[in-house]
Amino acid sequence: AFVENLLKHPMFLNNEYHTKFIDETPGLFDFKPRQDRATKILTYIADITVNGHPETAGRPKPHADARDPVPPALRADAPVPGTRNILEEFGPEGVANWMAEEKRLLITDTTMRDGHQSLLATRMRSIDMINAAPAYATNLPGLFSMECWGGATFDVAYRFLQECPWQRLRDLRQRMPNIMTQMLLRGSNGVGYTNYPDNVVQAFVKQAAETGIDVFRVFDSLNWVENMRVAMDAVIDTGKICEGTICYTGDIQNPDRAKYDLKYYVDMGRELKDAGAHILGLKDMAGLLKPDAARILIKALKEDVGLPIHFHTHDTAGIASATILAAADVGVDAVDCAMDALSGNTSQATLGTVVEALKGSERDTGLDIGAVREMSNYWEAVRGHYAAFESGLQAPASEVYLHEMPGGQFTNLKAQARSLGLEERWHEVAEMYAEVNQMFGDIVKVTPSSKVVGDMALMMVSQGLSRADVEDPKKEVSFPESVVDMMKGNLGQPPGGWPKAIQKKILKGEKGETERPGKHLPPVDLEATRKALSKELDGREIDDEDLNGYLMYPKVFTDYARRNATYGPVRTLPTKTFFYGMQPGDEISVEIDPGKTLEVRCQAIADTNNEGIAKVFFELNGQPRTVRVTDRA
Ligand code: BTN
Ligand code: 3PY
Ligand code: ZN
Repeated sequence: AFVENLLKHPMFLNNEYHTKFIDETPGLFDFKPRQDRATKILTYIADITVNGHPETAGRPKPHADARDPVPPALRADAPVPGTRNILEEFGPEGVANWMAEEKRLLITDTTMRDGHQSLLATRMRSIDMINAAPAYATNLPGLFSMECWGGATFDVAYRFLQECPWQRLRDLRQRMPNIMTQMLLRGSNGVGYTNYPDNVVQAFVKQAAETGIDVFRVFDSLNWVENMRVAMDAVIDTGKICEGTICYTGDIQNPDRAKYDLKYYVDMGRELKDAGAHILGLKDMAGLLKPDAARILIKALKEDVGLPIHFHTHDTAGIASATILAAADVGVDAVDCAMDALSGNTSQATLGTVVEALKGSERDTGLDIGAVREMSNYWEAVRGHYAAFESGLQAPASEVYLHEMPGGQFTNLKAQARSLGLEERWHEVAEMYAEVNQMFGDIVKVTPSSKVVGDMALMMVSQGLSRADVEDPKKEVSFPESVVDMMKGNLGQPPGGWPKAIQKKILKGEKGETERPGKHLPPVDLEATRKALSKELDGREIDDEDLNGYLMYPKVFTDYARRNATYGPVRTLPTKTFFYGMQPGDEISVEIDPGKTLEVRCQAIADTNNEGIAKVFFELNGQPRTVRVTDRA
């Protein structure tokens, strides 16, 4: 709550807060943008040094001797060709055919997206990924793809990390020219929490492909294929890979959950194939698919749909690698794993362990286990600097089969519960989550539908309401906005529609929409939006990437852009500097432009004077610089 309140404070929202600086070396010939940027970055460092970063306030600190992450040495002079080269040469169908022929179990590394989304609240910064990218390209060229974009990372990059997600993608793409990049796209919800107009979804996909995405995993939070077509068609138009995706929920082996039975999934797989998917994604976002069920489901999908299958699961129950091995046994084509140091629990299965388990078998992954270990050592050091975002989850738990929360949501919801003072009652929240799911008709729970179920469960536990209370037509209940929105049909339709009675109560008798939301959302005038945005941001040039960022998250984007004008490109700061500033004696190198590196040394920090101003003394490339900041403590 503290951090949330802080971020909602008018100071942050209006960006009224100023840091003052005195440039003590104004060097007449040194006023070019570079100089300007250096000043901005020093201002940021000084501010964080004096005031701390709002996102880490009150959170555990990294270990005093947390080591600096050093990326693995390159094992060859140049990267050998990989899947990206196949895509470039033979197109998406070529990749699908190649997959079908391939004996190896293909592996996607999710560390840069779902791994940290599920373990570190999505807070991993670009610099830590970019530094690893060349070693991936050279030492692990046999990976199927790198999941490194989309899902929650887009929003978090702008909102909390003060960096441009597009730039992250461009940098990664450039440093991994031989491995396919992959993103998670929430269908008509883009990388947001609500349906967008069709032309916004189309523009976003086009830009993502241009900036560097090769594989688009497209899903719908209610498994409504009708609502996936705009995004899927847009992907197909770009010539990139459309991974049409089934979200797995329930239990195909449990007759009490017959709504989501084998036939349901096979039918959906066929629909996705007919919609043009090149690959069939099977997304088990909560980690519910059990090994035996995986054998049955994947075998059926392979036989009846015929597309290569890419399986994604989470280790929340501790069983993900067993399920992956079962899937490999019945011919799954590709699977998702996270590098060891960012695997397990709510994240993916452990990549090195899967490689070891299959060594010498028919499905040997062909990956160099030594290279995997080195890479994991790097991630281990990186993770050490994100202690503030660790969830504190101690162990895997079978409770996931009760609540069915997605791995990417679990720790978030737990943090939300904590901020409402409900952390001690977490297991009640988990049970309520399951109750709400049943009350809503047993739906697929994945972003954004999972957030709606979570909002409702938290509201009920905090207000002491039972399911019976909520369903009682005579009892007044004030529903969360997200619940009203979903019942109106704004996220689309679940199989069989919404349960009538509860929908009626929530909508107070108003009728819900049953058509695809995008059908009624008017297209956005892109050029007019660009102009207005540029004006709002004091003439900032708005390129296509900025425009697409703004269309997804208007306020998040403008807040980012304003802070960017004040602080410059803070994305290149080392992570510990970004979150904790510098202490006297600390020295860092910051590359502000390719080949342009600033050497920054913190000399001293003067006590705050009686006007509330603190001074931080730096050496910038050997020259003394003093920055004055308001001490807000
Ligand atoms: C401000 O103008 O937002 C207040 C100063 C804090 C600056 C940094 S910018 C990146 C990080 N994210 C925030 O919301 N605040 C800090
Ligand atoms: C996301 O949409 O961010 C997810 O990770 C869903 O599983
Ligand atoms: Zn996931």
